[in-house]
Amino acid sequence: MKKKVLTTCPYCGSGCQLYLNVEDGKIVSATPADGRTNQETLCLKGHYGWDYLNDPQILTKRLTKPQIRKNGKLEDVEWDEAISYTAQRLSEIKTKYGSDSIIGTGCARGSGNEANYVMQKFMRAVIGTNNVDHCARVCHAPSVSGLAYSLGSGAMSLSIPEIEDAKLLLIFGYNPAESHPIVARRIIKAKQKGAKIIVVDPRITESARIADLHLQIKGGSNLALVQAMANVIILEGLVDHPFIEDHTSGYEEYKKQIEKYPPEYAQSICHIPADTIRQAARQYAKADSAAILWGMGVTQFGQAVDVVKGLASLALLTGNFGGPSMGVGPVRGQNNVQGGCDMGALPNCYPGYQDVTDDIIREKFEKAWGVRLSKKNGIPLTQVPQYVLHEKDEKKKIRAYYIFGEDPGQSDPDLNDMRKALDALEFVVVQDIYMNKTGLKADVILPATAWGEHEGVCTCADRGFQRIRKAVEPKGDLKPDWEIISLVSTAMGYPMSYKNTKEIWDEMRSLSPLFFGATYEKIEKMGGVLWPCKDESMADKGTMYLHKDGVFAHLDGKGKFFATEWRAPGEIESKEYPFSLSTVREVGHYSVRTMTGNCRTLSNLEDEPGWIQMSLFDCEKLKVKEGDLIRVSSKRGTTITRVKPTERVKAGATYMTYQWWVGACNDLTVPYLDPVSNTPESKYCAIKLEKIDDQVWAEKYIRESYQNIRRDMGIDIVEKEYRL
Ligand SMILES: Nc1nc2c(c(=O)[nH]1)N[C@H]1C(S)=C(S)[C@@H](COP(=O)(O)OP(=O)(O)OC[C@H]3O[C@@H](n4cnc5c(=O)[nH]c(N)nc54)[C@H](O)[C@@H]3O)O[C@H]1N2
Ligand SMILES: Nc1nc2c(c(=O)[nH]1)N[C@H]1C(S)=C(S)[C@@H](COP(=O)(O)OP(=O)(O)OC[C@H]3O[C@@H](n4cnc5c(=O)[nH]c(N)nc54)[C@H](O)[C@@H]3O)O[C@H]1N2
Ligand code: SF4
Ligand SMILES: [Mo]
Repeated sequence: MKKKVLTTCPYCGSGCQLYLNVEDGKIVSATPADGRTNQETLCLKGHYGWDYLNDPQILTKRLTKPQIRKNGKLEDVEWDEAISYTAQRLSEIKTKYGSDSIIGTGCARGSGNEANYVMQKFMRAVIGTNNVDHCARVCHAPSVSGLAYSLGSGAMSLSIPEIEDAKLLLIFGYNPAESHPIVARRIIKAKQKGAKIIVVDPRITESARIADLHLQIKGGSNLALVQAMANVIILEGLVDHPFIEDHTSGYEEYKKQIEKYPPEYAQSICHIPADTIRQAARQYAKADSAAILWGMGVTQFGQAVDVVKGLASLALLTGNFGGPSMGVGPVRGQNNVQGGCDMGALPNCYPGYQDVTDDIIREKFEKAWGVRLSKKNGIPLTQVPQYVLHEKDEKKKIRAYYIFGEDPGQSDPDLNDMRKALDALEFVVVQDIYMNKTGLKADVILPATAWGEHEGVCTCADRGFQRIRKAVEPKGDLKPDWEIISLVSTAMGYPMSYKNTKEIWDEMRSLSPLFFGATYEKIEKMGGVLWPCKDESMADKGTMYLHKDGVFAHLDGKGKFFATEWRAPGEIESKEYPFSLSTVREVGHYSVRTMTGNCRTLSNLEDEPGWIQMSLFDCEKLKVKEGDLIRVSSKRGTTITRVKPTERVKAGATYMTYQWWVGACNDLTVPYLDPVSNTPESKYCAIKLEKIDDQVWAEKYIRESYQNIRRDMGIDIVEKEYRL
């Protein structure tokens, strides 16, 4: 039996459509479909990233049965026992310490929007708290809150296809060739159509190589550059005065602050010549339609929200809103992180960005869900270690963590502290498709079906709702995420009896005006719908670009200017830790790697312990060469990785990809947070590098570490040949 199943790729936010080709119940290949964003193309993860469904057990193992920790060991149990035990423990903790002693996450990956809707409803209506958050916190949360301030809406203003018709692209702290290869393709198309490209990145990325202007900025200096560009635009009279007058507020105050940032001053902070800053500012301001695309090089800093507001201000200053192929593009990372936010897996809003502190909105949800809801914003997940380990007030402590489709034991900063927090919690639930580092600390494991094994809707980076579909039967005693959460809810005395994802979607739509018009039928028929889509009739086809005619989502319809003082990163180079470390991405592997690390083609391309990118100058100074194992340490931890000498980085600055479990860079990173968004500064900390003289020992150490991890994950390493 052969079939072709149309679905959406489960990796990055590009939202590529593909066919899973199934023969006799097994996927044999993936082929590109003619999707809105991908136009019959896929990157290597789209082509080869489905193999994890075959459970080849390279890095870790598929979960196949619920488990409960008994006498210190995780043991297989039946679903009834796992659900009733989870419900009983959560109920006990809620009664003893109160609703706010429990926190839960949403999942930005394969589970889909419906499961996120059910999870936030469970946390709010059943647990009674707004303590629900997800990986957007460690990712684009500064874009969401910065743009909500500036424009009234936190999403990409333009859609992915529009990128290729922009006349100028300002690519800021974003490396699409590795993170969103199919978005990178649009950038190349824009270049071919004559667009100018300006890249701001401390590394010579692939985009930098095709750029008209590359500003190889000193890490951690973004705000100084953004404000110096504004300074030039204002001083040289390149501003769009009519737009400012009709569509913005706060210009006079902004102008005063910007006066303190002449390019000569920024030069000393950013290490970019003042004249190059002038050139970049002029090109940006003079372009007919300019779009700013940004990523983690903006958001993973202690001063991220200010930079987001600064970038939005540049676009306001030059009137780059109101039409297609312009505006702001925080290109959301995960396949469904836009969806996690849309569904309200955030501590301050219900689905559809509706404020939990607004009485009228809260009453609407109270009526629909038949419960009283908390009036107070919840805790962001990056504060879990703080609320578990360091909170003095016993009444405020977090006691239980329901972790749904995230791996904070690998992806959060300062893992030593995170591991201590996971150990100190009274109750940890892990609901995942794979065993992972967090799972090792769980009291209960709830195994879910994966992408490819269930139905749903995801939202890609440009607000596009698209279907994910079931192609194969799950192997193991698994349930879809939404069903698992519904069962726990029912066992806690709040029955949830959804029959399918459509029923959940329809409930969600009925409560979310922004999404009300995006029915399953419409998504199916059109292939995808970009929100806002408010009307159910086929006449409302959704929205390609936001802020049409310069009308912003604030009550007064105006965009708000913002400028402030630049701050240096929280931890900078010192005598003992003389190098900076930034953590970035690997093209063939994805986030914590439970999925790509278990795809044979992808792990053949690259495997543990990963690399540290260093300048040729630093390699020479430390007398290390390509492939050598090297010790990397920060104030918080130490790890071993391989040396990758490269001309693409400057002396003194180093870069590790964050996908690796042996060479785990989050053992080193700093938990310093942006004060507004609570996003960690994953892009900057201070390290030292030590050459390892005994390379034979080091190779053996890496092999054994990998083997130990695989053993911990439950792989029978006697049977499974060791791969390095
Ligand atoms: N292959 C692959 N693709 C992925 C992922 C993956 O793990 N693997 N993850 C997905 C996720 S979750 C996300 S959020 C996206 C992220 O996608 P990107 O935002 O592209 O991710 P990064 O590589 O972390 O960082 C982007 C760039 O920021 C630069 N940078 C570092 N410091 C600074 C600075 O001070 N200023 C400036 N201007 N730039 C700086 C880095 O050199 C890097 O090139 O990718 C998604 N796509
Ligand atoms: N140092 C450093 N750290 C970083 C970053 C960085 O740049 N540098 N980037 C940060 C960013 S931007 C992000 S978004 C995070 C990502 O970090 P995470 O969200 O922790 O990582 P993921 O690999 O996306 O997936 C998390 C888990 O979801 C599981 N999963 C996948 N599909 C499903 C499903 O359908 N159901 C269930 N229940 N589980 C599923 C996977 O097996 C995995 O265990 O990492 C952050 N950490
Ligand atoms: S660009 Fe992203 S969505 Fe497209 S195939 Fe690659 S990983 Fe999948
Ligand atoms: Mo992300």
